[in-house]
Amino acid sequence: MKDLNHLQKEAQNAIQFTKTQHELNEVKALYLGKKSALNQIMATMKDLSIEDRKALGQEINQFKVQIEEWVAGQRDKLVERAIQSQLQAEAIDVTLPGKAITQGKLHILTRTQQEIEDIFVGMGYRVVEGPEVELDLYNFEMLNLPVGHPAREMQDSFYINPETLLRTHTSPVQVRTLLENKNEPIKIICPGKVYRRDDDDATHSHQFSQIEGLVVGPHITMSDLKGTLSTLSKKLFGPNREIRFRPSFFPFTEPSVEVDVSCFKCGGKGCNLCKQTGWIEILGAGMVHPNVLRMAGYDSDHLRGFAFGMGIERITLLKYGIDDIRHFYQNDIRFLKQL
Ligand code: 2U9
Repeated sequence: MKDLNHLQKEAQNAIQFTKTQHELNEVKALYLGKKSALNQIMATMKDLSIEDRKALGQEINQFKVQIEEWVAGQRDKLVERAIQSQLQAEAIDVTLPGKAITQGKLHILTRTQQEIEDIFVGMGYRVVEGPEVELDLYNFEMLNLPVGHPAREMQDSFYINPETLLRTHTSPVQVRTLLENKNEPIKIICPGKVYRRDDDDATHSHQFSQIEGLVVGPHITMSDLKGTLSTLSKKLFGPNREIRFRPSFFPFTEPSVEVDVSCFKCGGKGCNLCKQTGWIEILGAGMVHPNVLRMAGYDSDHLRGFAFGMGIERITLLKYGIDDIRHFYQNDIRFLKQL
């Protein structure tokens, strides 16, 4: 039978080489459990004298205390080792660069539209929207463009059937508003998408966006129109901008004008942007044709109106120095990021 000293050394060795809690429990059972050599030694006690039994009893107790102590010490070490290896495995490198959070923003055309809307709302206008699929009646007929009128061809459209088409301008929204407000004063702007059967190139698109405006009342004159568009161009292109009217023709306005703004790049001296003229065309406008007022049920003898229309793409191209309208629709992130 092994003596306790020998057993103790053997146990110390076995305990310190355990690698897991499970192994440690097994070693502990081997030296202190029911089938242990210690138990065999304890079984011999009954044959010993009282003194020898007492002495052996003390030795056995010391042995047990010692083994328990080493097992506890080793358990602490194993727990600590497990924690350290888990920490190492799950270590986070706080010096790694973070992932950038990308934030979207409104499309540049939407921003231009909202900027123009804000300017007009500041002058007391209401923003009115309407359908993109329109009646020929509202899109052409009631705007003084009867069937066969040559100006219809300039706005060739996508017809759904002979009476219905994709609107070629937002003017039918104004017609609808006139019809709803017979003889009442009106002050509205109508933004939205419009469609024309056209070839796409750097300055044309079969679908683009417009903002049109309409003011009707008893004493509306061309100078109201000029003051309004002057305010618009100063707010959009800078406080020193001047505007000028050039005679033009639209079937729905009489007289009609094209409106230029003094070049915001060279201040009017002449440069590549204004093609050395000092002026840049930004929109069309005029006094509402009496036929249009009459057809919508307005008393054209006592009421006057002005109207204007502009392309949101054109204004945005000019304002930001963009060279091709197609950039707006291609969703190329390198373009979008610059604005
Ligand atoms: C009603 C009466 C009159 C709207 C007008 C223009 C002049 C005009 C073009 C500018 C560039 C369209 O985007 S564009 O191609 N528009 O020049 N538009 S007056 O006149 C109206 C509208 C509705 C009832």
